[in-house]
Amino acid sequence: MKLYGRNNAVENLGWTQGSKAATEPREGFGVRRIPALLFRPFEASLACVKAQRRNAAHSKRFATWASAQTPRSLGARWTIAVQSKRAMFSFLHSSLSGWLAFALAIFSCSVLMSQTGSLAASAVKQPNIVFILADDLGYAELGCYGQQKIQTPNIDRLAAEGMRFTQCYSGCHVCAPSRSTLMTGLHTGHTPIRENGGYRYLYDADVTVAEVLKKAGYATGGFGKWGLGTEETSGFPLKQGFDEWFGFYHQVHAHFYYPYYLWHNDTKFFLPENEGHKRARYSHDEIHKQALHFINQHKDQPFFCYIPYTLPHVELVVPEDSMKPYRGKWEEKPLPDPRAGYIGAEEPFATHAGMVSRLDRSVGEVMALLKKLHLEDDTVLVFSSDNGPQASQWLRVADFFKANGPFRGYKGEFYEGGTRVPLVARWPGKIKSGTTNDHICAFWDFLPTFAELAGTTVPNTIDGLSFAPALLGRQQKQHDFLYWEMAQGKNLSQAVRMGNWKAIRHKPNGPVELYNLAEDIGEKTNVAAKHDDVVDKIARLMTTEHTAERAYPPEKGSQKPKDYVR
Ligand SMILES: [Ca+2]
Ligand SMILES: [Ca+2]
Repeated sequence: MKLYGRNNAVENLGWTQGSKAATEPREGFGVRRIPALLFRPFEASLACVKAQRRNAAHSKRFATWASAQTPRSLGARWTIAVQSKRAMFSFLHSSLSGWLAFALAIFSCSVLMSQTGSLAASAVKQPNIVFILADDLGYAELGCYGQQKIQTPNIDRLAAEGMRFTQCYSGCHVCAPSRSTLMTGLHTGHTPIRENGGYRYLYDADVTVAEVLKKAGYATGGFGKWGLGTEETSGFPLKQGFDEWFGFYHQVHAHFYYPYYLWHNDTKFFLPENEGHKRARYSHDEIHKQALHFINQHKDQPFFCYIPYTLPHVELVVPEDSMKPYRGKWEEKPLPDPRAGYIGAEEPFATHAGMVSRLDRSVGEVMALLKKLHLEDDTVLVFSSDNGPQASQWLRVADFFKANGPFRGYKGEFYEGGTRVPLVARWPGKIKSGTTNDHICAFWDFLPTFAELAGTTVPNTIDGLSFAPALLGRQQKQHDFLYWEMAQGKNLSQAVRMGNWKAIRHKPNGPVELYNLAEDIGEKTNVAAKHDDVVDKIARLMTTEHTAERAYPPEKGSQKPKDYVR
């Protein structure tokens, strides 16, 4: 019998906190604790008294948990649990002999154990969820996905200790829409934000992953790039289920690694050391530090820590310690950033490799902290990327590292290279280690997946399909299809994955390109002419899955580099 130190009725009734478990939050009245208490009846009794005092602090968590239980079973268990405690306290007030006290302590503990055992078995065990999202990291930029040049030992270890998915798709081929699908569980035909730009925002009525988990009792924190509404809008993350946010709200703000400020909730967090265009405090490091702090702060309650780092999105710049291992390794040619106010690179390959390795190092530090806090077994740790590798003027960097692996296309395209992303998930003892899974999933699946792992329900209008069964080695339902769209002005482009078919239409009513991924992973041969029936079916989906995009008022003011760097 394993009793979890929190999130079950044991802690909700306050019992674990009064014992040594206060410093060993995972242990509670677990098996290893019982023998010591049997021989120390007074200590056992005292522990129960102390625990009683802590009940008030836990009543809120209990209420959340209780709302998920059936009234009948809950009532019966509550009554028994209260009775067992009352028995313990009446004992303390009596003047019974030491041996009688000893016997009663054993009795009480055994009653308690039987109660907590049944409660633990039936209560929802809510794991922490840590979701690390890279920005513009290609499918094949990690060692565990075939990368040869860049070192990513920590994420590789994460994959070795967990499950690696081979067919995960981002929400879109660029940042904001991808994150909108992730937050809402809706694909881009339905999700509110379908373009980049930074001024589009979620409405109150939009339901986010953070809102779902917060309602289920989670502490919720976000660290990095939001992109779904600034502090002046209803899309502000603190109005969308997050208790805390540190980093960037506007997409353009997130382009800079040495800004003169970041946001901490609704307050500017100034980085005066970066003033005068100095490269003193790297935004990623500040964000990472705050994410670790959040995990530390919330170690004793279920938490959702969403870490959308901006690495390795351009600008191409990284501190020297990450450059060092790659410096001089390859023949380099400077790659200036063509955008005014942005930093370019003298050694673009070493810089990009250093950025990916720094990202990996940060993942390693999150893993180390979870281990140090004894949270590994109670935490689902997920790593993914929001879209494929950056191309355009950075194309030669992506190609040098073969960042999109065997796929065609880059960020900004619906070919596989633009949307197929790494996905690694670890939950020791629950997700089988060292496994690979070919389940076809997409970013709008995260909301229902996390909800299922947290034991809560989801809005019934989502497009997402929980892949918790795939994670836990159970029978997994499949999507009938995946759908994407992107409206750049009036030029709506669309894509569908249906079984092994992949279809792309670059403009409304334009021809549908069709590829058979089972035979043509590189999407080289358009076979639309040979499969009218498939093309017809997909064209119908492209009509039914698309809904009108929300009209947002144009952006106020400028969003120029000078707003963020000076
Ligand atoms: Ca991105
Ligand atoms: Ca909302």
